[in-house]
Amino acid sequence: MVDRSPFVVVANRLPVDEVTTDTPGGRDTGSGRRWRRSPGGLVTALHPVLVERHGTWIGWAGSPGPAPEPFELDGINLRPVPLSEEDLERYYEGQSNATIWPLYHDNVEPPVFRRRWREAYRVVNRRYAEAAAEVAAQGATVWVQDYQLQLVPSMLRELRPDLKIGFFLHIPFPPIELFMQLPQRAEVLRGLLGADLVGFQQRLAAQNFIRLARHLLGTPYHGNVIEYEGRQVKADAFPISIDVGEMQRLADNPLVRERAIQIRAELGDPKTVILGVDRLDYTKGIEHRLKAFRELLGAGRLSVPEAVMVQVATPSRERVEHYQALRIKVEREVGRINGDFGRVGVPAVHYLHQSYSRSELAALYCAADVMMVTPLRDGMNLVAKEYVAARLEHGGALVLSEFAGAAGELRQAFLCNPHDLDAVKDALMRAVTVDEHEARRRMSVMQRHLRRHDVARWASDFLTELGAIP
Ligand code: ADQ
Repeated sequence: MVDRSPFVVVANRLPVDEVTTDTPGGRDTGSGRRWRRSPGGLVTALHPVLVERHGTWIGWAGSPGPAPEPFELDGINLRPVPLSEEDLERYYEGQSNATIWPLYHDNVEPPVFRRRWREAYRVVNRRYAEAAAEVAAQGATVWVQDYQLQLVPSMLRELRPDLKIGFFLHIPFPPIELFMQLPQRAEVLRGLLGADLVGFQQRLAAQNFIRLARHLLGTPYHGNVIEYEGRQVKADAFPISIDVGEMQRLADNPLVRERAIQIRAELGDPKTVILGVDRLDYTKGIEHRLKAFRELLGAGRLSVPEAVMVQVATPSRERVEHYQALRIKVEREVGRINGDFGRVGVPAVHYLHQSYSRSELAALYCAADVMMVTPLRDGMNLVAKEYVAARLEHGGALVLSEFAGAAGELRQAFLCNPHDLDAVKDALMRAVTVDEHEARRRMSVMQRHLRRHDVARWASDFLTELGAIP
């Protein structure tokens, strides 16, 4: 049994991966199973806070079926929550990723609504809330993460009114007209209003939330504070960031630099390497980006082998139908471009449907002259920030969608509307042809911003604001 903690993080997933017998490393936690901390900005930012405050992280351990016993790893208490195959299908793939995810991303794919998914979402959210109620010490701070767990704040408040509850949404929060389509709308809204502080990536999202509460429940508000059931709920923006130091150290590592040179050589030492790195998700605008590249090649504004594109598309949510359809469309487009513009041994697009280590990603960032981040809608987009952090020499150009949260901060990127193909093409051409002095100037302004706003600051800003709430 884990001791009661004064600080608890609740997220869909625990920040650990089970290490199988054929993978080296990991630590045996006493049960015969071995675990290793998974890479990721959230755990990096929260690790020191969790260790200092004797904290507990609640989440799913990654395999369906009964949950492993609570264990400790690198100074963090981990409390696994069980998810069955059916929970995964209904709560995770269904309600979270086929209903809420597309709806909150401007309906770029039509959301699917199923009653049994909603019920599973409710049941699983209650399970997480009960786990949090069990491990939180009297008056503890509990920080709930993301769209899979929007009902947890109110459920937890009911069980434990003594707690201070924060919630952070990593994805966009839609405008009223879209949110109103959600069959569970009032329940989700009330779920979030169970928190003392609701954090969003952008100010606009916080405003959408405040207006929605007024529209749906008639809650009065002043500034960014909502009056709800005799309590005050604050809604504010906390743009998430990355571990800037980690990315800069990687980019400065001689092995990574060597690898970047090798990657360029393997690509045939082209004049311009254009890179895309995304989860294979329909919100990321991968198809639009490929089409823009194809039209530029077709019009002779770019040509192979002077320019090549590398598109890394990390496998993601492969059992959800939208994602299977997207994979087919992207692979068809890559095939078409290579068929029309490639030569033997010189493809126009190098398409990689694989996961990479942090150092290989850093090497790719170092190797790329132009980074294309063109989501149709994105809460923040960490890839854009990672690219900027990796460009130690201050060169390189970032093409960035206005619909990524990151566009609110990285103003020196080549911004574009990803729905407007001509605008994407123009932004890409401006990035390809920018002179070196101008590219360095833009990159160094963005780097300075990131150095002052890394993920540790994001976590401390949120927790300080939550702590200041009486
Ligand atoms: P995501 O939609 O997953 O995150 P993003 O912010 O770009 O999107 O983060 C992706 C992360 O995965 C990056 O750190 C990137 O380096 C890594 N990654 C991508 N491809 C990889 C590969 N092939 N191998 C290994 N790692 C890879 C959600 C929201 C975002 C928000 C984040 C954080 O959708 O808008 O920025 O949460 O809040």
